[in-house]
Amino acid sequence: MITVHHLNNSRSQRILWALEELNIPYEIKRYERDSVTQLAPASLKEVHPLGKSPVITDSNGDITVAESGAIIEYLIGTYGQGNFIPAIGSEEHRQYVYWMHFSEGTLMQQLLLKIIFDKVKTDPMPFFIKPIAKGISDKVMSDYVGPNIKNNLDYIESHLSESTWFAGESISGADFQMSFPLEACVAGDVAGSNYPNIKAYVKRVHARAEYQSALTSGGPYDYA
Ligand SMILES: N[C@@H](CCC(=O)N[C@@H](CS)C(=O)NCC(=O)O)C(=O)O
Repeated sequence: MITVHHLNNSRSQRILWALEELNIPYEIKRYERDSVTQLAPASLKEVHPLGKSPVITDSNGDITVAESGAIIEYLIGTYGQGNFIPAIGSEEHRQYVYWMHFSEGTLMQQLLLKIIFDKVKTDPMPFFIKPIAKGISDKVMSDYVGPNIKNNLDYIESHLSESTWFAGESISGADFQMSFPLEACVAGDVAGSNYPNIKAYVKRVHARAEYQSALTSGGPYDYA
C-alpha cells in the first residue's frame, strides 16, 4: 500500500492526482503547516530527513521516495504498466523529460524567489529598515525575478498553443509535475489575461474526474 505523507496546500496534491490517474490504491497521512511560519511539522522528518512534502512510502518493499518528480517517476515506473510515459526515443518522451525537470528546476525556483521577496516587504521589521528592504525587494523583482517568470510563462504559453498536454496529445507524468506551479500561478494571478493557453490548460486539468477525486481525498486546497 502506498502512503502519501500529505501536507495541506502543497505539492503533494499533484501526487494524489497522479495516484488517482494511475488507479493505485493509497492512504493519506496528514500533516498541517504551522499557521504562522507555513512550515511543515517536525514529524515529517521522521519519514524523510528533509521533512518536506510530498514523500511517499510503499509497504510493498519498505520503500520511501521523496521529491515530486522522483515520486511520479517511481509510481509510473512501478505501477504504470507503460502508461503516462511516452515511448523512449520519441519526441514526446524528450518533452516528457524536459517538463518533468523544468517544473522544479526552473519554474518553481523563480516562483519561490517571488514568494520570498514579496514576504521581505511585508514581514515585521523596524520602521527605518522597511524602505531599504522594500527597495531591495523591488529591484530584485523588477530586474531579475519578474522578467524570468514572464520569460518562463511566455515559453509555456507558446508550448501549450501546440499541444494539449505537455508531452503531446496524451496526458503524462509531465502534466502531474507541471500542474502545481501552473495552478498556483493562475490562482495567484501571476498568469493573468496574457496567458489564455495556460489558463485553459489548468481548467482542463481541474475538469478531470481523477483530479476532482484527488481534491476530495486531499482536503482543502487553495489552488483549485
Ligand atoms: N522539490 C521538492 C520541494 C518539496 C517542498 O519544498 N515542499 C513544500 C510543500 S509545497 C514543503 O514541504 N514545505 C514545508 C517546509 O518547507 O517546511 C518537491 O517537489 O518535492
